[in-house]
Amino acid sequence: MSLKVYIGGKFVDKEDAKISVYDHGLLYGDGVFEGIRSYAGKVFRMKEHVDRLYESARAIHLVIPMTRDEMARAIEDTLAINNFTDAYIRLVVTRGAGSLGLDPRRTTDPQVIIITDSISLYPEEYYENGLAIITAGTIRNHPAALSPRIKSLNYLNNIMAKIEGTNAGCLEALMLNHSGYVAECTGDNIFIVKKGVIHTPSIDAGILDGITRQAVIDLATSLGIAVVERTMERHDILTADECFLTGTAAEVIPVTKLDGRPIGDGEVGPISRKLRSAYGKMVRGETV
Ligand code: PXG
Repeated sequence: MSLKVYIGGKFVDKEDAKISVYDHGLLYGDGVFEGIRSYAGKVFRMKEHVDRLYESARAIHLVIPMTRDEMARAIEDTLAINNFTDAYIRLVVTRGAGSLGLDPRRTTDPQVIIITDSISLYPEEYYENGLAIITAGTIRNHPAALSPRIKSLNYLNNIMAKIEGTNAGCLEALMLNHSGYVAECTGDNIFIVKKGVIHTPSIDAGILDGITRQAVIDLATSLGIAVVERTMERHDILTADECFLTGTAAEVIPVTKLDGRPIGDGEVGPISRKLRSAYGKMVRGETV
């Protein structure tokens, strides 16, 4: 049986789930999205993801034509109709079809799309040995140009950095901000461990306010590990004891090399390991 996609308020076979070539989501990247997971039939941090979607939409002056409760119900219904328990959920809201030209007032009918599918993860060996990453030459969008807090359909900034990473044989790339400070990776937030304390760039570095990032900050705090949100330099990563990334898809993944240089002793550190395990237990509903 074909996967069903929610589009235009209906469930449609994957092959028939289509939008207009005049949709400003396609023409201009004018729209917003979310990437969410469900574990054992429960959507992880549903409220946080739905709230972030509506905030992203608000920030680009896009009115989503359904309430947050209706959106949450549509997500649950899409999972149910596809018999998914552990899934990747992609919410997309486009500006809708209109005439050619940037003006959003030329559009009608924002399109709400919900795709549920199986999740593709980093291979297990990277959790065991850690990722090697590089620093991209592409800086993160200046917050006054397009705020990185908006999960918009225009992800070219991150894609450019991702290409630099893959060209260098790396699955992720570090992005600095317009002031040269550490921002985040192309689809993950970044943390370091130094002398038993966790450090991560503050939101005002110009980063996505990651939902996994906040969950890991809360988890570390509950485990008695101090977390500091601050301005960070690349120097801080190069001289860290440990480094790890957080994201919906990756969960918590260690980084053991930056720009060809080992971080700490080049092995996955104990705090990264502990948080990965505790996070895995939390999302899968076991006690930490
Ligand atoms: N930074 C950026 C730039 C991201 O895009 C994160 C950090 C981590 O945020 P969360 O809230 O997931 O902890 C992201 C997340 C996809 C996809 O399909 C992308 C993300 C998440 C899920 C799926 O490309 N990016």
